[in-house]
Amino acid sequence: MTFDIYNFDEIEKKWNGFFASYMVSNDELIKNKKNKYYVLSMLPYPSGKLHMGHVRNYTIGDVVSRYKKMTGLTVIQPIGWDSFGMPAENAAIKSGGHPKTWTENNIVEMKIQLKKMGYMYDWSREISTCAPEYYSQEQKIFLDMFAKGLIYRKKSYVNWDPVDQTVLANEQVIDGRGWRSGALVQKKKLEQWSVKITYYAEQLLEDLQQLKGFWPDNVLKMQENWIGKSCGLIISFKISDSQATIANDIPVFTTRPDTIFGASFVALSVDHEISTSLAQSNHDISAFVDECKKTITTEESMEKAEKKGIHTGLFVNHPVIDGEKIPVYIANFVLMEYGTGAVFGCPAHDERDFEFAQKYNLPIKRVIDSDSELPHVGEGAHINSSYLDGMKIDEAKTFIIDMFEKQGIGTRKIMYRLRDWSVSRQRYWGCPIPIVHCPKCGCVPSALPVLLPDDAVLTGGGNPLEQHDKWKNVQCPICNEVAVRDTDTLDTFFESSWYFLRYLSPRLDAVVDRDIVDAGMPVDICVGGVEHAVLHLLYARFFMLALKDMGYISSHIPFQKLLTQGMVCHKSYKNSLGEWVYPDDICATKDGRFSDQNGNEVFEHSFEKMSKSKKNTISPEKIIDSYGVDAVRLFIVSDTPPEKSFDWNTDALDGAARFLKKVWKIFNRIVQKKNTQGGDELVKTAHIYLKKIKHSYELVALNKSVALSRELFNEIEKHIEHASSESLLFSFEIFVRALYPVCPHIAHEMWERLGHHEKLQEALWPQINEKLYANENITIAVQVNGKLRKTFETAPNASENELKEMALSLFDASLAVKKVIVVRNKIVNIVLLG
Ligand code: ANZ
Ligand code: ZN
Repeated sequence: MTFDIYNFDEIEKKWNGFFASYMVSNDELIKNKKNKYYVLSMLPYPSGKLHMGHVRNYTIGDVVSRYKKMTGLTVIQPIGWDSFGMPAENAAIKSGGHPKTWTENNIVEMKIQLKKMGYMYDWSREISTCAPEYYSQEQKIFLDMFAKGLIYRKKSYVNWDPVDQTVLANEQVIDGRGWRSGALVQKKKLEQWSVKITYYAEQLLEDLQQLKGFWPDNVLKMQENWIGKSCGLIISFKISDSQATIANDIPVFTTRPDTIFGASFVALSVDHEISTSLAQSNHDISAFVDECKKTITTEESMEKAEKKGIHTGLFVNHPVIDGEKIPVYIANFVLMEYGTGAVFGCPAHDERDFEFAQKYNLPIKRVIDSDSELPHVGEGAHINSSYLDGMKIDEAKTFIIDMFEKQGIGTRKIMYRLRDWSVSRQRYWGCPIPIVHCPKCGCVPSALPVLLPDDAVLTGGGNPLEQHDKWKNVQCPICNEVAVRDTDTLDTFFESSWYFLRYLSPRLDAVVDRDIVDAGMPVDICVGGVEHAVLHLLYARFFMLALKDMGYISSHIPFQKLLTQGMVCHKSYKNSLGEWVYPDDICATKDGRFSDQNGNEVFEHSFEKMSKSKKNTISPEKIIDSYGVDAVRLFIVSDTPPEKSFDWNTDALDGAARFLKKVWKIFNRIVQKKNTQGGDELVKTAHIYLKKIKHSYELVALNKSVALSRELFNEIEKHIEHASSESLLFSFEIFVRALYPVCPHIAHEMWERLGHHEKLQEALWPQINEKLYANENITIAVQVNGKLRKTFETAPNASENELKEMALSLFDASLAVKKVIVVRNKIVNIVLLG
């Protein structure tokens, strides 16, 4: 290897094998359990190629791991493959072959790429969720949940492709049509397995408190909204006597019982039993119900649709205004799955009810006082509400709830938005559901493992396992009669809900090993995309609760800290037809404009998240080949905090590569230097930086760690002529270690050439010599009447008078000062007159 030219290719090749051999045994883990640090980067789907999002995600995880190891912790950083799922099956349907082969080949490819990136993964813990040793343990979990009632059968809607005669995953529905057939997708109700995540709704909500400050606020907020706890009242509205043949009363759920005096209608869901029963005898009602069911299929479409209803002919008695009758409508905005499937409307104080009342000429009665126009949804005192008049909303709520409960017409009720999780998928490439359906015994747990047959036929039509007679037809494990296996497979989110536990004992012939889980869990930091803010991170929390209750583990928080990394964005281009265009397909025209290959004019579009559909991706492989892994790693953590999105910038990438070249050059000059005088200042500076860099690594402010490391490097460069070789070497070694977590290859190489026998990966973060930066500025707090108001920086050991002057200069000269109390090196307290 030549000495003075930075040959990243040779250096990176040299160290990769070493990095890939990183391993921490379970004995070590248990021995060091008080000092362990578990870094979890969300496992990739083996699509075949790393994309830039992976590179960012895994680089952040690796930098954290390497830094934490330097602080003396026993770090485990595993990786694996989320290897069941649609793309493999779709590839097999499109071009033949087997999903397994496709997946395994992709894993081989991607493993090479990950190793090339220099990640310090513990490959002895590698898992692949499509391997029987993984999914058979998952089947065990399924059966335990089933036995506990945490998994049950329920009718749910699926996307049905009438041409291919198959159920489609949401991502196979494109603009309402099947991805292969192009047929309009229908909604169909099927018996599905459902996971009772709602059983833990309250606990899942409560645990968010513990995560405050450790998980990003927006993720906590999203989870809170998703769980959606509402405290309210169920009120029974009595149907007017003459009409009581259908039902006696209509219970409604409300979170605003205080607005009861403004109630002017009751609305039922189209799926409400009263609606169904009226539809049987009334043609208009049945036409309305059918129309709504056709157009409104999701909660989202319900929110967007124009509010519509139809009067049922029924009236209910107003619960608090004697003699008043309220009409009952069937309306398209009432969900059957929430509350009681019925609401009362108070148009003056709810936007939706207001729109509805205007349309159907229903009374709009203001019951909350305010200056604003109706509908008014905010605070105010009650009016037109008899005994509630003058009360604020909360007060009035409590009053009404107590009163209704006493009178027996209302019940306090807590409601959650959270729905149970439907996990059956009518697909082949997934974990078989280990249940046998017996005509006599019902749903019977299967003997385990239930292996996925290798020889299913994948055509894109129908459900492959259902068509596999040999596999499907079995004897009932209880009565030995003819029975059939469940032919569905599990949602792949099921696999990703517990993989972080399996890493701890990946080959064990049991779900988990409790002692090892106790030692390794919780994950100390989980790094992944914000797209998992709700579902995955909620399911993982659910699994922990369930596994604890089923006796597998002792504590239930999966991820102590969560880092949701920002997107990698890149400029995108569109042509005059509105189509996305690859930058490589753009050419300059003679008149100074740009066009695509077909001559359509091309315009710059915004920066967008890199994605194939927007044709704005950059392949990591290409840039790694031309810049080297360390430069790419450095660039990717450099300018932007890990949580923030960043715009791709080739200049910055060039800058990172140039910086490493310069590092190499200065390194060579330093090792060849001979002078022995000077450089005390530099040594001191290096110590100050050491402290700051450590601090930013601790905060995972990786962009700051990099910026500070570069500043330190500049200091070293500045001193190169006039400092002793000893102090240069000393400072440079500090720099090497600061750089190491981000650029492990070049750092290792320099460290070795500096004569160290111990590998840098095993070295500890340097001790800070407090004496050396004793002259660094300190921060003085300035209090006014005992309250902290300002701070300022100054050299240590300033005199009382100096501190007093400096503190007072921060305020207006007219400040009425009675006296000033100074505690040197700490506080200046200003006491005011009067
Ligand atoms: C009367 C009322 C008056 C309401 C008012 C609001 C404002 P959250 O907070 O999300 O729980 N609601 C109840 N069940 C419903 C269903 N199945 N489909 C659609 N809407 C339903 O929302 C609770 C509020 O949503 C309830 O409070 C109810 O309308 C409506 F000035 O009752 B309210
Ligand atoms: Zn049976």
